[in-house]
Amino acid sequence: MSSPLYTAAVDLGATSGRVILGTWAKNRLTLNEVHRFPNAYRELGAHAYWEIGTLWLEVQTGLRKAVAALPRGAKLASVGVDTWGCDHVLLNDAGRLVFPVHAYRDNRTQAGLKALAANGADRIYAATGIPNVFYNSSLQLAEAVASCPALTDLATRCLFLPDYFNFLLSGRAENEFTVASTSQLIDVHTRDWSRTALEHFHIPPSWFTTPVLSGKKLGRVTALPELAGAQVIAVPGHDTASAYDAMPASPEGGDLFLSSGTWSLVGFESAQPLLGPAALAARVANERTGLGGYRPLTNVVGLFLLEQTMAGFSTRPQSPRDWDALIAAASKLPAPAVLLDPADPAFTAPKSMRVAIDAQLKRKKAAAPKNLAGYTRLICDSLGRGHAVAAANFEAMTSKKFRRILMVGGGSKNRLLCQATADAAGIPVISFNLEGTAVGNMASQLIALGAVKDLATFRQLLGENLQQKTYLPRE
Ligand code: LFR
Repeated sequence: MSSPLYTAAVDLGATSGRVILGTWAKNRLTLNEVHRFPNAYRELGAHAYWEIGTLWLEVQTGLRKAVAALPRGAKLASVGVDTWGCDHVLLNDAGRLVFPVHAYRDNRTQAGLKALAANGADRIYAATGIPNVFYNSSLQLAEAVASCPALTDLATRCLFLPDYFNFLLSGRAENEFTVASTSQLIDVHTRDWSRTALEHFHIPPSWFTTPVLSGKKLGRVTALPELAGAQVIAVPGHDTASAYDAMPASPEGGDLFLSSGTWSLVGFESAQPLLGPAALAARVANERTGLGGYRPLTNVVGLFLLEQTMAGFSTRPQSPRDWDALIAAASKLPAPAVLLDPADPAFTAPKSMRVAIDAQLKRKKAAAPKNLAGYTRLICDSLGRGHAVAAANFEAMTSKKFRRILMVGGGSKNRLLCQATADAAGIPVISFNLEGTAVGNMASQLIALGAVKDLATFRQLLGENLQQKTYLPRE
């Protein structure tokens, strides 16, 4: 019998990060979260930046803890990094940062967003399959170059955040394909950069190299002596792509995927992109899989609404018990007569989410909820409907009929949200008790290391051991 294999997943989210040690033994993956830390962007003057040095420090701390958690004599085989999409660094040839690392919620893209909406959004959609959204790297980079023209001389390389951490770990600078596909700069019909988009946004093509696919070995860890010998493997660097890889989907198809966290990403896997005016109107993003396929998805503003609303309440839950009590109280309330439109741009980065929600309700002539339970109910029901609308749009644009919604991520633990989604969509929601992103990240490592044949095999093995809960739609 072969001995256990140990891998580490670095999984960075916009509000928290974690490092997870995975043990693969007897065709089964067990996870040990060795390090978790909060993450937030900081405002300096009019702009918003990530604390990239702090993130790197936390990554190193987490990886050291992963090594310390290994059984005596065991070695870490590999590391993979995934993060949220779109954000990136600009480097010179020596690998030095030449521009501060902005956060995607920074308002610097607003003018470009409006300009593209007025002229060119359909052309860029036809070229890249990505709709015009404020966080796109295309808009961010266009603004950086326009406001600081010297950047085209200063910078020689653009790496997305997972690429940058791979670079810090291994010294190898590569663009990984899934995260590159969130940029609105990848050609929707190939696996390379879109000349049309790069020209449109005045972004130097020399900043990028042809993206590598998942499973590419980038070299050994050179940054931390404790990890000497461990490989750095390019996994789906976009967290949503990794989460989708972990979906124990039925091989016959018919499953809609929902990765529910700060954002709700509703989509499916496909051999072709979904393009055209209907797809653009439904804001379908043809993001890519680690191996080059498509995962058309709609981004419904997610639990960011609830996270931000809660921040304004002193009664917000502090423990799992408090959460249970809040969800129970919200479930007992009558269903709200008027739901929120989650796509309201006022929800992007409001000073107060509660004020932004109340303002939308006022426009709709509806009363604001009285307490946190009321907001929780309103938000979960509104997101449930948002998920159902996305599902119905996909069905209308394809010949698909979805039979189930598979749900992973933090929101899969929220029974009110799961039930609201099932009720609105009229099909069962299966929620999985799993750290989808870290599991998908490790799946790519295990395949690259030769421990698992392919993703289909991994999903089948994973599905055999998973805890799941089914929410049937109610009348
Ligand atoms: C989720 C996510 C989404 C992306 C958003 C911004 O963490 O990666 O997929 O749309 O963050 O990058």
